[in-house]
Amino acid sequence: MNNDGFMKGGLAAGDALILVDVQNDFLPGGSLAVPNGDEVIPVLNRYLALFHGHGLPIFATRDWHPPDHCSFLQQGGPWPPHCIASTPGAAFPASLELPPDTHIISKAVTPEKDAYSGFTDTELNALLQSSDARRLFIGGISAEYCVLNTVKDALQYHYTVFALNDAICAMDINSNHSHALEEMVRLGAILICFKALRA
Ligand code: VGL
Ligand code: ZN
Repeated sequence: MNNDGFMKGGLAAGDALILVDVQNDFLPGGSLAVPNGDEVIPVLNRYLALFHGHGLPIFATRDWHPPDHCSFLQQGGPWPPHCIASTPGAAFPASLELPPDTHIISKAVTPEKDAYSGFTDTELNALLQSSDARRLFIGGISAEYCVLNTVKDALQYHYTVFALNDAICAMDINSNHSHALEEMVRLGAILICFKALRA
């Protein structure tokens, strides 16, 4: 999809950037590695610099699971252990240039409940509201799970949602991330690329 010229007005007050689960365990070498997950990092760094340069709020969600989390295989869940709170796998990669005032949103922090969306049982919506955010620019990992569900909730909360077409990575390499992105668009999200934001 070509979004050239879509955002002629550029960024404005009320815009916010949300990075979803850009954490070591979801990157190559991690315990739940997403193929090519690392490719979103340089692109996200450009978005981070742009939003930070405009003084716009930035949020970074993170999976922050206890060691006995219900989503882990040994508890009967679907996933290998990943993003255990305070371990290197749960950390943001050193190459991700998060400004110091980034709002960190930890999710799925109790053993009994999983949360794919950054809005589930977190302060994300309240913080967005206190920043007067209306348009959310959402990227990260993974397209099918945490990005999709964060986008869904954002739309349900009536934010305008831009999904970062060049900075979202899918678990299923065969889907070429199109399936989850198509679903986001069907739900009302708008796909955007970095170059369109700068146009
Ligand atoms: C995620 C699977 C399990 C994600 C988190 O961030 O998309 N996927 N936990
Ligand atoms: Zn998880």
